[in-house]
Amino acid sequence: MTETSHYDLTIGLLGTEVPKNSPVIKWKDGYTTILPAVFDDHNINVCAKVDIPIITYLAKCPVSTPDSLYITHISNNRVPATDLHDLVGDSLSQNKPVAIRGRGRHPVGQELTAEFLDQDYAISPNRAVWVHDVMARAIDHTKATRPGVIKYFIESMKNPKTIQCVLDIPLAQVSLPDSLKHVDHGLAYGWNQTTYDVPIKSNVHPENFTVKGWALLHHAGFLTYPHHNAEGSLTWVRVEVGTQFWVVFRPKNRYHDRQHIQDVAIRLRNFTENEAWIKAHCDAEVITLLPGDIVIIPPGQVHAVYTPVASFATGGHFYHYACMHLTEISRYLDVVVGDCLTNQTLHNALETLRRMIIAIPRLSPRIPLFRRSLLALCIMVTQGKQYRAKGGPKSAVVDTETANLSTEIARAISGHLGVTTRMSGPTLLYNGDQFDRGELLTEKSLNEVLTSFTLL
Ligand SMILES: O=C(O)CCC(=O)C(=O)O
Repeated sequence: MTETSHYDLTIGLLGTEVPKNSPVIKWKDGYTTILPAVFDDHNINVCAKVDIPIITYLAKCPVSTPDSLYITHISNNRVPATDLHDLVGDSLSQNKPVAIRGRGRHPVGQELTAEFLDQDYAISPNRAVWVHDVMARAIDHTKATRPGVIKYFIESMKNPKTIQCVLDIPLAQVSLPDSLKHVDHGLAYGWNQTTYDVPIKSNVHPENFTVKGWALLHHAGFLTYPHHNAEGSLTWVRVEVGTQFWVVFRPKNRYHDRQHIQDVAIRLRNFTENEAWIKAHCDAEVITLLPGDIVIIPPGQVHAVYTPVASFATGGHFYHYACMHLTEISRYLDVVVGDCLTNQTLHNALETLRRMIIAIPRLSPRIPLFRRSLLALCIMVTQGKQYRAKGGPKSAVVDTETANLSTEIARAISGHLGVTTRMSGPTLLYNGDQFDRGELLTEKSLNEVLTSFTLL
């Protein structure tokens, strides 16, 4: 393949996977891709009004390079696993996504077939899934999904008349790559290391675990609109086959202003109505993911994803101690605005967050805890019921066996962090740069208030 054809992602698609007359666009890093085209009965491209203007804007955004101040770029084979955890955690806690360049696990040009997904990922060709359909979304964006079956979805990749994707293929056996597996603090510490103090007794929502591994499957030309992910979780994604452009947004300034941060998320959700405002108030960078590349985004990160060729990716959600201030903002937004800002409805966070607090008295001294982030975790635990996402079930915030102990520990820590009857946790937290994790807390200072929780 020549250097030029490598950058031409339209090759082989026109007339086979997408209409022959699909428009094309050039991205800043030199890639040429198709723009989506799905024609209605009057031969009008239904993507012309919303999808194409958004993609046109995305394609003009700066490419994220290793010298970006806002995104950390890592070449996987250059950093030992022990350092990788620290490097990644440090970046994410400062609200900076991480892009890790890796090596694809499949031969170059691997075709996406039902057999391949079955053999390599145990996805049955007969599996039923919810399919996002571009034509359905153009008619009514609140009714974008319809039921489908994997083998027919794969077959229709070769139908130039449809553009579809499946955003929710639970694949619990998928996990973070070995070199990153401890970055999931909710699982590694919250769930694993609290069963002595609080044995699991109640019926915990299975989403606490099923969200840890999933897959995404796309036809060529699918755009996922700007959104942030539900429940304040972090998200990692690795492209296995194909290519994706992940575009991450941030406010240009006013990081102290929660209302402004909220406005940014709301306006981005409705790009076409707010294009001028978004250009004036937001910056964005494009991360191009090829097979083997991973992106990890912090909680609340607003992002859009364009998939220009048929693609398959794996990924998952997790929580991290140093990102709790970002988890808090993200969940707060889901309460005040509702989960129309997210692409998936999840209601499982509280139990994991409570267990993360319970793990703190016995936490490894290797895990850095930061003032604002820890305060945010305490608030989400002591005021758990107030973080029920708009439209979420009451069962998401019931008191279980973890409720009492987590509240006691959270109150002890909050007192240590300066919370009093007259100075509430939210008053302290809502002050200052909302993306700042706060200063590093010393183990010694925390030990003073936590020793009583370490008795056997
Ligand atoms: O791959 C896509 O189209 C969207 C995925 C996404 O936004 C996510 O996993 O958060």
